[in-house]
Amino acid sequence: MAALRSAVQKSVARSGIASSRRGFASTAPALKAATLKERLAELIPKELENVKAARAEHGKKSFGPVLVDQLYGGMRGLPALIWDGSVLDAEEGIRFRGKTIPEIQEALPKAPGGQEPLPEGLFWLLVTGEIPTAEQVTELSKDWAARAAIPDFVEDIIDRCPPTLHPMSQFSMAVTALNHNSAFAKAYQNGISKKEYWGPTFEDAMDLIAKLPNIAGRIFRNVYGGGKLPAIDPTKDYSHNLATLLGFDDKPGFIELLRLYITIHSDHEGGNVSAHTGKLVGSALSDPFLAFGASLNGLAGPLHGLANQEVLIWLRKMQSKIGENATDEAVKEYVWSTLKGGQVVPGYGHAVLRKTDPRYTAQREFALKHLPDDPLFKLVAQIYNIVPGVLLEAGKAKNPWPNVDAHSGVLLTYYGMDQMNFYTVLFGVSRAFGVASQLIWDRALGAPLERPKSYSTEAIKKIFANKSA
Ligand code: CMX
Repeated sequence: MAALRSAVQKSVARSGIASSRRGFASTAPALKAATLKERLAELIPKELENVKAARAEHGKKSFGPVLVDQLYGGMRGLPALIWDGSVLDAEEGIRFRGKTIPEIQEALPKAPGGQEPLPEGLFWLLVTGEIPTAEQVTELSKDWAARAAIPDFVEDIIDRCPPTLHPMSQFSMAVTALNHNSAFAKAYQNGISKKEYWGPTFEDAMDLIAKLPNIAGRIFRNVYGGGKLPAIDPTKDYSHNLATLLGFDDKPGFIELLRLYITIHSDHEGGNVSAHTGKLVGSALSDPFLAFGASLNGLAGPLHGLANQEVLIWLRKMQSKIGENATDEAVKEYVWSTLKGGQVVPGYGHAVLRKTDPRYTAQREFALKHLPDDPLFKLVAQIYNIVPGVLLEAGKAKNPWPNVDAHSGVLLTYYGMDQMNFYTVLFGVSRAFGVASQLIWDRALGAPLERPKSYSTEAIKKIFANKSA
């Protein structure tokens, strides 16, 4: 299977898909389009032609054999989905519409005085394949601020949750309940034509992203305290408002961190659990709130987004067991004890990546700039020098290197957010950007209902009984 994966990756690399800077057939900059929706309306007919041409030219070509092991092995490496916002290369990491993380850090508009990219710009890029102007990004900030209020009954749902209910469960419930006001669900009931699906999907996608700070802020304050939720400020960007609602806007570094955090956590191609779940559920024409609510339930798993919480819990346990400023030898022994206890080392390994996750590197660079002497950051750096060797020696993990979740909690803790159970909610806010942008395109391009074929083990045995390969 590894050979197949590598063959497919090489052929993808040769074709330039992973590193393509093209994204769309046409990426001519939007000169006049003031709003994202206007620009999208211009792009959709061209992209429909682009997809038609790709299917006409390549539709009947084989994308490599499928091994029975892939059916049993979580479909690793199986080419099975179209996802336009980003492509993940096993060695290089993620590219958003063809651009690496350092490239988007350079190219996307920043807040006045800020150095990190504004996630509004990343969303524009994911949706259109184009780098927006500062004005376009400001318009998007204002649009999201105007859409940010959540219905009273959703506030009630959150307020009625016991503080012991995990924040991700509260988050998923609240997002699912937003379906009450879905423009798509309403339009569908009113008999909207297929060709028009993307319009109300776009409105729902924008509402979804816009309302997440109010949901996240309310959950945070209900569970951990912090008083009444302040109002959204329409003159501030999305991350600034999120920081305000969480009660951390007195720390400029935290606001900058959120801008970087949301940008790098937004999208990681289509096959990961949260992205694929959103696409799958959306393929039944469930509206973006239902689809993304389902994504969140997948993100809440410890092998996926919950790993950012697990990393901090693991680090704290390590510190209480072997003390702070422990020697490399003591840390190594602790890592081995984790493995021998039949547990995974959280924040390490990946289903696709085979090198250090560039999202980890971006966060490490942020730490070097803003918190170089922080003891917990130093521990994370120390672990980086130890865990890969242990995982390699243990001999099971295909990728011994750290992923995005190995670093994020340390940065949040530095700014005072040590409520580890909340960390995955921030991942969820970010992941909405990727899932929502793909949902818009899926409806614009008429993506069909997903329905892959499954087999029983009995059927596999019969089918392959007399076949040697
Ligand atoms: N610690 C211990 N064992 C690990 C490991 C780790 N960090 N990473 C992989 N392994 C083990 C697997 O559990 C598997 O063991 P079994 O054969 O006993 O089942 C074996 O190595 C082979 O796994 P793999 O093919 O290398 O990895 P998978 O594609 O199956 O899983 C992932 C990928 C991320 C779930 C896994 O590396 C892991 O559990 N990591 C720790 C949890 C984590 O950090 N998740 C976050 C990923 C990023 C994200 O989605 O947010």
